[in-house]
Amino acid sequence: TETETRNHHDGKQHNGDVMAETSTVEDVFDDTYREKEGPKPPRILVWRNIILMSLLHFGALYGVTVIPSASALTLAWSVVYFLISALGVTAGAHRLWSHRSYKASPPLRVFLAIANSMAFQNDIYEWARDHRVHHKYSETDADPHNAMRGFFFAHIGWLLVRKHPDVIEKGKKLELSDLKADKVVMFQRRHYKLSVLIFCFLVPMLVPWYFWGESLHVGYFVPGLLRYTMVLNSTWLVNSAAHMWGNRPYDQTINPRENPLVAISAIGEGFHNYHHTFPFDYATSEFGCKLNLTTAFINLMCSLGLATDRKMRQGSPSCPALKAQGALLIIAVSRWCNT
Ligand code: ST9
Ligand code: ZN
Ligand code: ZN
Repeated sequence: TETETRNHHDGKQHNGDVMAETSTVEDVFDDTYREKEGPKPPRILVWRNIILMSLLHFGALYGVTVIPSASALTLAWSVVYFLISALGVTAGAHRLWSHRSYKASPPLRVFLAIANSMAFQNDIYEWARDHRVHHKYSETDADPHNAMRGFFFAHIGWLLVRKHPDVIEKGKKLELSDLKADKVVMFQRRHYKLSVLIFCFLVPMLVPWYFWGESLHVGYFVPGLLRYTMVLNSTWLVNSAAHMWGNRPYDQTINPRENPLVAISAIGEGFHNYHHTFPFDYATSEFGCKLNLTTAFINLMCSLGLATDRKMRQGSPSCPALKAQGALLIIAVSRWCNT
């Protein structure tokens, strides 16, 4: 089969990493697709989403005004919670489940699924399905957040209207058996609402209240709503800003661009011209760990034996210092636990 031929070209390295040339999942641009002729289908607003998203953003703005009354521990907790939820999207839904750019052991997959529920961006299955159609039909009617429809649509507008029928039509034809076979993905999907209630809203609010006496009010608005809204907007900037502003060193003919500012806020996901050209690369970047906390995290997981088979292009920079850094981190943590 095609996959076998592709794997044949991939050279497996002694350390379990894979020098890849192509993808093994359906995330490769399909240039045979043509948008349907004639008038576009009407735009149907989904008022429930418009109202909820407005409330969320007002809540987050109010959360900004609450920051001065939050304790230092609560602020640190908010940052940590931001980073873990972000990893649930970048290392989890994106690099592992949408692109299969490395392999993760069951404990790591459980951690990433929980982190993914903290980020409340639809369940992993739905996220990965939408993301594969995004790569395969990028900047067309079949792209869920088609950036040709402007910044607002690519950023948030696509979540406020019914999908273009071609997104659903093409999405239904995608090969998703790897996701259906993943018990962690299917478990998260079955219990998605409850997991979001717990991990996106209750845990961030209750931990500061229970452990260091923070008020529930601050817990709800700062690590809760404000942190959630910041993860959402950092993610959406990849679809909007990184499809509009930046250089295109790898493929001039596509819209996605290299945007270092987005890379910072999206913990490594802003090198989007590279990523759409080489979607199988686990670093989603040509620069290894630079501005890329997610790559550093996956490398750390590899050095702990929890991840393997990172796919990368021949000659892409590795992070040789990382094994040493991982070991130092473990020593530091164990010392700290002993004091
Ligand atoms: C959110 C997602 O925010 C963000 C994703 C961003 C992606 C970013 C990618 C960038 C790269 C990675 C960078 C990461 C950086 C992270 C940085 C972190 C710091 N194929 O959906 P429905 C079927 S979510 C096949 O209702 P409507 C579907 O199964 C935020 N089938 O469509 C169903 O069939 P059936 C929170 C598909 O009615 C039927 O179609 N969540 C596909 O048009 C209807 O599905 C929200 O706000 C497909 N692709 O409604 C909720 N799609 O009935 C958002 C659909 O048989 N969602 N189907 O089961 C909704 O409310 C709705 O989906 C809608 C569209 C209103 C938007
Ligand atoms: Zn991608
Ligand atoms: Zn994109």
